[in-house]
Amino acid sequence: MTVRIFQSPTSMFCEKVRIVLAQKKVPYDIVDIRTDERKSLIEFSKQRKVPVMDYHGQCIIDSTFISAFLEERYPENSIYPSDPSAKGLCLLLEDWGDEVLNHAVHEVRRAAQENSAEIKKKADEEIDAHFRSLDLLFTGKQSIFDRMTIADMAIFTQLHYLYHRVKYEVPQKYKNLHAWMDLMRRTTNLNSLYDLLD
Ligand SMILES: N[C@@H](CCC(=O)N[C@@H](CS)C(=O)NCC(=O)O)C(=O)O
Repeated sequence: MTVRIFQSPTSMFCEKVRIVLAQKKVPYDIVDIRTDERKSLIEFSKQRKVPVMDYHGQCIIDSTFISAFLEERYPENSIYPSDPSAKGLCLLLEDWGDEVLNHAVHEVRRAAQENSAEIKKKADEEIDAHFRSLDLLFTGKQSIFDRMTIADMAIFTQLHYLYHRVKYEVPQKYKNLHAWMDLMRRTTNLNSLYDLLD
């Protein structure tokens, strides 16, 4: 029995899990939820959200839990820093990417669909504050910790979604953030993976 990932190619959380799987070189099959309108997903996991991993019959829901599970089974090419305190911070940043940055990204997407200058301005201000913090964070850095971790992956997949799905570019003035995004794209070879799955 193989590992299966129930997923949607456009979901940032699924993208995050695909990066972890690639980093750990775990072979897997994809179950694309679009093909049966989530029927097999709901049957297997008893809920609607992706990603879900079928690990030899074991059901794991949520990109954070899937990533932690994979780390335990495949400790090589670790997705966390080795120092315990840095690992704590890394987990907090993973959650920040998944929750706080994700919220700002959705607001930008929603604003792009509405015809209101006020909603757009609010969304722009919210995301811009995060760009500013991230640009500072990546000053002189190629990754948040001493190597690419799940914190980089969680933050990157949100911004990658913003770029691809909402056609929203990080402003050029955030040079450190741009340099890090470029490096992440090259490291994950994401464009080709994305094209393959889309
Ligand atoms: N915290 C979850 C978030 C998962 C999530 O929100 N998935 C979205 C796709 S991006 C979904 O399946 N939404 C469908 C729904 O809510 O019915 C994770 O990290 O996996």
